[in-house]
Amino acid sequence: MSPTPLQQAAQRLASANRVAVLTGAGVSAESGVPTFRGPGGLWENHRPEELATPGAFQKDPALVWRWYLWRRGLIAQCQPNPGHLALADLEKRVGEFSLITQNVDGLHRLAGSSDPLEIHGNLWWVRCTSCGALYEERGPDLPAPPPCKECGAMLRPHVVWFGESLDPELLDQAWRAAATCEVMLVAGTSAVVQPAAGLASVAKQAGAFVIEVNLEPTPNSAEVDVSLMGKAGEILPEIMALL
Ligand code: BV8
Ligand code: ZN
Repeated sequence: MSPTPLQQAAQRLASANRVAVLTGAGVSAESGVPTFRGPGGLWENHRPEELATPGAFQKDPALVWRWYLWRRGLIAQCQPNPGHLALADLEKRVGEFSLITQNVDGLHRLAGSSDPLEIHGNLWWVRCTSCGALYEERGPDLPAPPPCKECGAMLRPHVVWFGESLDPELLDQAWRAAATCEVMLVAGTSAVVQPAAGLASVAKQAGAFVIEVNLEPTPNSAEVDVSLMGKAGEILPEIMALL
């Protein structure tokens, strides 16, 4: 009897020495973090694409900071879910492992992933718009916008906004991981944001076996080798149980 798609995915991961994982907001959904484009993704009638831009910040830094303070307050209550934990477990089982995440919530690190490539940044880190100071700031009661602790100028969240370039070093690491892996696992992303979504094609074109885990089909679904529809918090542990 031929293996089920889930068994195929597990077999490929079990025999791979080099694995790259790409995650999106869907992996954090079961922790209670709202996704960008799903239900509940809106905030005070604004769309994330309208707020997560340099223009929005330029125009109304206090509004953009209120959005981030709201998200920080919500995410501070969230715990990693079984999907995050399964990926931290997978890392221990693979020779060369890279976790590339679009998520800025920090939950992969909290789950035990040792070095997630946070290609869209991390909302627990802040950057000074004047002196360039960059530091972790978990303070719960920050003013909107908060002042730099070094020079007092306005801080911004250390995240990549739409229209901003990704950190070239991180993007190069992510690109190399996608181009050299034997298996790529893409989980919880609508695959509409570039250049992150394109990493699945980079892996496919380099000959990797690509597995997708998502609630719904995405622009990547036609190209991947196995598409597992369902919750990451359920499917990822099921794969790990078969390894
Ligand atoms: C850039 C940080 C160069 C901020 C974010 C082609 C090439 C280059 C750029 C572009 C291009 N085409 C268009 C662009 C511009 C733009 C872009 O991609 N726009 C899109 C909207 C068309 N890209 C950029 O601007 C990037 N910059 O390339 O620099 C440049 C410079 C100038 C001009 C042009 C190019 C920067 C993009 C980074 C933006 N920052 N976040 C913040 O978070 O506040 S992106 C944001 O979207 C988050 O990081 C998020 O992770 C990311 C992607 O969304 P997803 O993670 O996929 O989340 P989403 O809600 O969409 O989907 C969730 C999925 O999970 C769904 O499919 C759902 O079904 C599924 N799901 C839900 N629950 C579960 C689940 N699956 C499994 N289990 C569940 N339980
Ligand atoms: Zn400063």
